[in-house]
Amino acid sequence: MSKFQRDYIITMKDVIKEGDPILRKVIDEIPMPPGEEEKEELTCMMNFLKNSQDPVMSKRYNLRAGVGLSANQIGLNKKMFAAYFTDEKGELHELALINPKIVSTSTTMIYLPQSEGCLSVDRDVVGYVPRYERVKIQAHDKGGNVVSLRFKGFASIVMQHEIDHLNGVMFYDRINQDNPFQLPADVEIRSIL
Ligand code: UDB
Ligand code: ZN
Repeated sequence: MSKFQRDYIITMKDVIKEGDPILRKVIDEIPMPPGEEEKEELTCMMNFLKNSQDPVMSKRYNLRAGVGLSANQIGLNKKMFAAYFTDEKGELHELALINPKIVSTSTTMIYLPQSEGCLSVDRDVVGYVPRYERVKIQAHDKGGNVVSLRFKGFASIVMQHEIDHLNGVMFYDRINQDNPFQLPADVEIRSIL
C-alpha cells in the first residue's frame, strides 16, 4: 500500500528528482481493471496538479504550477499519469490515463519556444524539444475502459512528455546535444507560439 490515499496532499517533497533510477526505468503496466489503490493514487496526483495551479493552495504548500505528473515521479512503478491544463484554444483537459501508448503520430513536429522544464528537474535546461504535432493515444480510464484520444499542439506535447517519463525518457534527452537550439533536419517543425 502506498501513502497516496484519497486525502493525502502531494507536495514537492514527494516528487522524485532527476538522478533517481525510477525516472530511468521502463515502468510496469497495471493489470486491468485498476484497483482502488491505483484510483486513489490518481486522485492524489490530480489534486496535486489542481492545488499547484490554485494561488492559495500553491502558496500554502509551495508547489510549482504543474500541468502533468506521471506515477513514477512520485516513486510508483505504475504506468499511469494525470494531466490538468488549458490548451491554446482555452479548452480544459483533465485526464487520468492508465497504460497509455502512442498508436500513431503526425509526420509534422512542434516545440515549445521557452523549452520544457520538468517537475523532477530543479535547474534550467535550455533548448528545443521536438515533439509530434499530433498524437493518437490508446489507454484505459479509471473504470478500466479502453479510451482512444487524439491530441494536437500543447496537449500533444504534454502527452508525449508524460508517456516519455513512463519509458524512462527525460525531456532533455530529446534536445540536440551539440546545439540545443538546432532543430531536426528534413522534418517540418514549427514553434507552437
Ligand atoms: C510542468 N509546467 O508542469 F506553455 F499555461 C511545467 C513546469 C515543470 C514548468 C511546472 C508548464 O509547462 N506549464 C505551462 C506551460 C505552458 C503554458 C502554461 C503552463 N511540466 C510537467 C511535468 O514535468 N510533468 O512530468 C512540464 C511540462 C513541459 C511540457 C509538458 C509538460
Ligand atoms: Zn516531467
